[in-house]
Amino acid sequence: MQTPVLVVSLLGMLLVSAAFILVIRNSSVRQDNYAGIVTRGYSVRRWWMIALCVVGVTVTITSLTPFPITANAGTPPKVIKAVGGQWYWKLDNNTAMAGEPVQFHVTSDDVNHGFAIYNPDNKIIAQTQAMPGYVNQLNVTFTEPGLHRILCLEYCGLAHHGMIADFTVTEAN
Ligand SMILES: [Cu+2]
Repeated sequence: MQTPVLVVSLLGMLLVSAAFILVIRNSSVRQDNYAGIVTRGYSVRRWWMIALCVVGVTVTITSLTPFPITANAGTPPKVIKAVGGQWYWKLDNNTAMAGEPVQFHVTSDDVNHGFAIYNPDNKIIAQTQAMPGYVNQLNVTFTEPGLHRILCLEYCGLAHHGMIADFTVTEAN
């Protein structure tokens, strides 16, 4: 593998050098009409800049969406403490009701883990980091009842794949 890489690198360097030599040999200094070229260049650059700004601002404004986390007006959320570790999840409660606001307080016993909640269709509906020494709050209001699962999204060692916890969401009253 070393030799082909070396050959390809040398060929690439030769190609670049050849391009440099070609440009230098063909660059006779032409002062004629230089001012006109400069003026036209600045004009093109100015309109290009204006066009880019218009496009940038338009794309930014049209793609703005409201911040997704809504404040819990009224009933305070149900707090569930979740702790990740090599290689387990500890939850002080593993049930919630659909429609009920839940706030997970997520931390870690050892290294960083990724706390991800999967719905019954195995799609991620919420995730945050589980970090030692920090408590991250994750607001979730489950919409569908059924067996959810919590998996680790941050590779954390040999049995990382085994960090799975069940979480049951019951029907709304
Ligand atoms: Cu992990």
